Amino acid sequence: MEPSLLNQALHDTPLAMRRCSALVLLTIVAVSGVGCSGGAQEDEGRGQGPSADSSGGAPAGEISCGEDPRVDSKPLPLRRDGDRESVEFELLETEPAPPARGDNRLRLRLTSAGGEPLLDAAIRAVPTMPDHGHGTPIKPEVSAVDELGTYDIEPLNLFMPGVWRISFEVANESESALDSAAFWFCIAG
Ligand SMILES: [Cu+2]
Repeated sequence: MEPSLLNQALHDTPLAMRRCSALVLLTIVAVSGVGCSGGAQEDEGRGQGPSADSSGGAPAGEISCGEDPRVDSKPLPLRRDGDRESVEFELLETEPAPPARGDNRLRLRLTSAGGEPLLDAAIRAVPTMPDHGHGTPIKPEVSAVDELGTYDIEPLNLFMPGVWRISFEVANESESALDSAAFWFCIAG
């Protein structure tokens, strides 16, 4: 009658004691890692994600748009034909360099298709953040610098980190449109 005695013994074992035994067994498995190598590998995989992000990306809270393909990242001066190819736009310098959050000044040289400096041009500069659908409340002023078709545009109030497009529309003295072009900047946060 031994089997029945064993059954009787198990039946008499307090429930709490049986649960305790199960917990001890689970704890041993968890601590030793026995039987959960899959879980360990999974943990390792998860660990690689955040570490890869922190080594390759910008610190938390900073805008990183320098890799955006729209952004003009080549060194100045930067030449660009207008959309109608009737004016060449040359971005000579920016202040500060590179453009930064806040007020910026851009120096632009305009050349006609015939290679002549474009003098007395009427230039309209429009800074916008295309991804956000807004511009700036401050209207930039344009002033001629020399007789080589060079103009200063300021202030370009790039008040927010991210991608900015500075569009230039150029008209002649009698205000008939000649050409337009845009330069793109990444403003760090
Ligand atoms: Cu914005």
